[in-house]
Amino acid sequence: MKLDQLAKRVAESQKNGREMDKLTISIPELTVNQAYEIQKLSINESLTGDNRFIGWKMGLTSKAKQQQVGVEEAIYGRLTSDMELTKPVLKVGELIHPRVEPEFAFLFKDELKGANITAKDVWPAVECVFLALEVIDSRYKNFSFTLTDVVADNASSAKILLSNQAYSPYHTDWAQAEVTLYQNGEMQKRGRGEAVLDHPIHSIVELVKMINREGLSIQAGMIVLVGGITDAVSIQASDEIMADYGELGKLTLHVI
Ligand code: 0L1
Ligand code: MG
Repeated sequence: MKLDQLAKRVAESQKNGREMDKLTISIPELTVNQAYEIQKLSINESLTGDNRFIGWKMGLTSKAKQQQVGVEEAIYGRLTSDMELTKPVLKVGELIHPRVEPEFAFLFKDELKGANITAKDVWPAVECVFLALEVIDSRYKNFSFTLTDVVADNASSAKILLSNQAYSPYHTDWAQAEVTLYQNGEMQKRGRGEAVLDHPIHSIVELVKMINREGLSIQAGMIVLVGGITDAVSIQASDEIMADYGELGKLTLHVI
């Protein structure tokens, strides 16, 4: 099995917004470690022109999502600058079957690494926190996959929108912060930060431990999407998605 060829297949599908069969259909023996290697190679394929590696995302951080996929651990993916929306507008034609979920994104001013870090090591390394909408888009048919497949497909990463306003990490209790997600004015989902591994800070700790196995770290200047606060909702052209974070503000995405 040639991991670089599989990575090329995944990278093509991500670039062209074309759906593909699950890798595990033809290679059922594919391991999660091999899937992370495919993830790394396929993202490296995409780093052409101005596209840069800008950080990490955590996925499957809520019990509900883990049960949906039948796993007991979170996964991580890689974020690149092409994924960041510079305006609150999403062109849905470039994607296959997109969904959106509200999150928080942490921006780091210091490197974080190691197998033994705890929450007390994370806070001083955080520069600020953004409100975020993550657009996920599995490249697999019917948004259906195994853990191994979704890891290889970069944890379904597609696009991210960050709030204009940044907050001090000490501004609020991020576990208690509430978000309500509206689609075309209709309330769809509501949740609190504690849906993310009981506290978003735990998501960062888990990420650092997981990437440490690959000898990697969160570097100064990187952002981390901590995980969905609610389930994701399917979106289509002409939708208006609004995430209301109460006193923290609102984040709106126009889908065209
Ligand atoms: O961001 C996420 O939690 C997505 C992880 C992958 C599973 C999915 O696509 O729903
Ligand atoms: Mg997410």
